[in-house]
Amino acid sequence: MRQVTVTEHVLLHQTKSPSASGKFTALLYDLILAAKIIQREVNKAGLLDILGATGETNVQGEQVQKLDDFANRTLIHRLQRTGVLCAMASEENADLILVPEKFRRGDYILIFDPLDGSTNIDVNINVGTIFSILKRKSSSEEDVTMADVLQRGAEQVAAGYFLYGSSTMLVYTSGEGVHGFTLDPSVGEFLLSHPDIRIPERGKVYSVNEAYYHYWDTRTRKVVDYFKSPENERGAPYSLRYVGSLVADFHRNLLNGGIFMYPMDQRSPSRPQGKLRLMCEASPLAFLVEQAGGKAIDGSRRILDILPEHLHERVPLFIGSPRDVDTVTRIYSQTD
Ligand code: AHM
Ligand code: MG
Repeated sequence: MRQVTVTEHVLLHQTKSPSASGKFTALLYDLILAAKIIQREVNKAGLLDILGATGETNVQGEQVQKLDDFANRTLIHRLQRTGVLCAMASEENADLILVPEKFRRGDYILIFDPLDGSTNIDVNINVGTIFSILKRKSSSEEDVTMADVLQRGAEQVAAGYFLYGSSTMLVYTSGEGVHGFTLDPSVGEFLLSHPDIRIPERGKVYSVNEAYYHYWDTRTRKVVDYFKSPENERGAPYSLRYVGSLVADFHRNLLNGGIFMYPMDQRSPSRPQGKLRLMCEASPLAFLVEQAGGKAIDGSRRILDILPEHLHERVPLFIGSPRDVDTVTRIYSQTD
């Protein structure tokens, strides 16, 4: 059987897109290298002194896990040397990370969540790295500014994730469909395993942390009641699946159909917009899901249309099969 590597696949797609350049391939190469290093540590996490927390708190007010910190440092170290980035932004860093002057700088900006699903690290459950690639708008003669970074998700050049699961996968889009690659550890290459992924029109699964039911508003409760009802349009209750790693929950629903929800809740006045971050979690997954025929909204707005006001902005997220997301839109628009 002929096996297509990720580099081969990207090069093939680039010949179709005249605006594409070898820079994107270089960036992807270094991202893949960083992800291979991260997956190596994730795979032997139980054997090393790398489980548990570092004792520090990140910009989100959350405990930094050692593997989270390792993944973050690996990505920054590798990607600042790639020659095509001018800046990076990480879920773990409060400010923009400018590529130091000693390295060659380019026009691209990388935004990432280094290890999504941190609470699952210590218990050997799937985690992942989510990334989003933007192109700066200002001239490369000037220093990159926050205005260059705060772009709508619709302007992403590419986005994807690495899933460190029973096998390690890369799923990405550069606006020409969604393609999945599985790491063959014997040759160290990601090989095309899921070409042109399409999400089913409607799923059988809803994914939400239902323990927050009493913190939700009426609209969200109605949405979840709908998916549980035997009298919904499907004619049967959906199954509930919730790993607690967004990448893993998203990946399952992308392949099998379904909807993932992280609505706003009234737990904490400091985060009325739910938990997930617009730029490093919601937007890249929204780009992927739309490219696969799905939808992503915050309850009323398309995620990709939201202009971020700051780097670590949070947003409610409803993402998945188009008919399931349409149900949320309908219930939200009819309910006060
Ligand atoms: P993280 O990026 O710090 O790991 O936080 C995001 C994670 C998501 O992967 C997951 O969907 C969510 O937090 C789970 O949160 P909760 O425990 O509130 O359901
Ligand atoms: Mg995350």
